Amino acid sequence: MSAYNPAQISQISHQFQIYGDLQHVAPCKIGHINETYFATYEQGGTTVRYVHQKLNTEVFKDPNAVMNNIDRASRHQRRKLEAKGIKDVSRRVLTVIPTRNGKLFHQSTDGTCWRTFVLVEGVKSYESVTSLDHAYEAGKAFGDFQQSLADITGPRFADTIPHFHNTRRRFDALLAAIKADPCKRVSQAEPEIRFALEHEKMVDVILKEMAKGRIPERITHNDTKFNNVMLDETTQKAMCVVDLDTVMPGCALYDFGDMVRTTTSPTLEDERDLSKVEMQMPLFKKLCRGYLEAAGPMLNRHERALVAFSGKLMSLTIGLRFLTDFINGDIYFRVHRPGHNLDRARTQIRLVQSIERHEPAMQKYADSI
Ligand code: GN1
Ligand code: MG
Repeated sequence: MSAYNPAQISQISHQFQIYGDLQHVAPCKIGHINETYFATYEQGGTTVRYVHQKLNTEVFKDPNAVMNNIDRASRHQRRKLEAKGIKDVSRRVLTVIPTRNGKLFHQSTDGTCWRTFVLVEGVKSYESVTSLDHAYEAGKAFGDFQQSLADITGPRFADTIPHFHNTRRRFDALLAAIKADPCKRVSQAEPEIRFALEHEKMVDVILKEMAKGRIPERITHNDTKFNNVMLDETTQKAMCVVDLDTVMPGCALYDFGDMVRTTTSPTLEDERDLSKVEMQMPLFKKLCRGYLEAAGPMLNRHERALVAFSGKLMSLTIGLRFLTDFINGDIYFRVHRPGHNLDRARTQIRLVQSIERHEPAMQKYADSI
């Protein structure tokens, strides 16, 4: 994360439709890509809080497309919640605060792009699940999210990162990194590279189903990590999902698979004690139930048949990305220690191995719902 600059945040805050006085700013350490700040304002005698975020434009090259997708998706959800008479809508959906000249983001003179959201109060996110209910809530939250966008009309959403979950391309990017070996790190990752190469046959399975038209494109979240679910501090029920930068056309199974990756082992993404990393059936069952209760009715039989496989595929896909970034010299994911991306890749590989052992039981359970 680049150095936190309070004067810069103060200057940025004046660009948005916020009419309070900035009191305090705290950097948020969650997330590998963007920079996030929680800002407290005194506004009309009340304390209010907002999220200011610097968008990583190396990763999101078209901030307009990102913000239009986010705004469109969240407005659609807001309209539906309002129609249902829900009273706390701004805790259940993201609210974009426009700039003072009505734009969805502010481009600074130094070229950086900033956006602002209402900070949802009384919610908490977790880096790993701590209860069975957490897994259920995650499945339900992202299932509801997908379901709520299924009836959106109008033009196709923009691809904010083209080919984002295309595992074939991720695999080929790894091969290119191995070949170039720009930081002479390949020799440190031989077992992980061998594992990836041995699993090549997995990478085209969903792509082929989509190419044949058996699995449809849907509007999906594409970053369904457990820490993107905001849970009410008191009830521990999911209130909303955040991090909508990659909301775009995708595959429902990629979302579910990434939930399996991040909620079925109660460990951190970079856990170094691999003996702790294990896909746990009770967590999977809760996750699967939560997800299928919400999104199950819209899925077709081809999607449903690959529910367990998707967990294995997404763990592999993200593992390939961490491994590639390690070899390339940590240029994409923010790292906090040497070898961090390699540690992350190892936990993903461990999860793939664990899911391989449980896959028939996982699918059998999904088929029973
Ligand atoms: C990145 O920054 P964060 O944590 O929201 C990444 C996801 C990965 C995730 C792995 C745009 O998300 O795809 O699954 O790290 N986001 C992007 O933790 O690449
Ligand atoms: Mg993200």
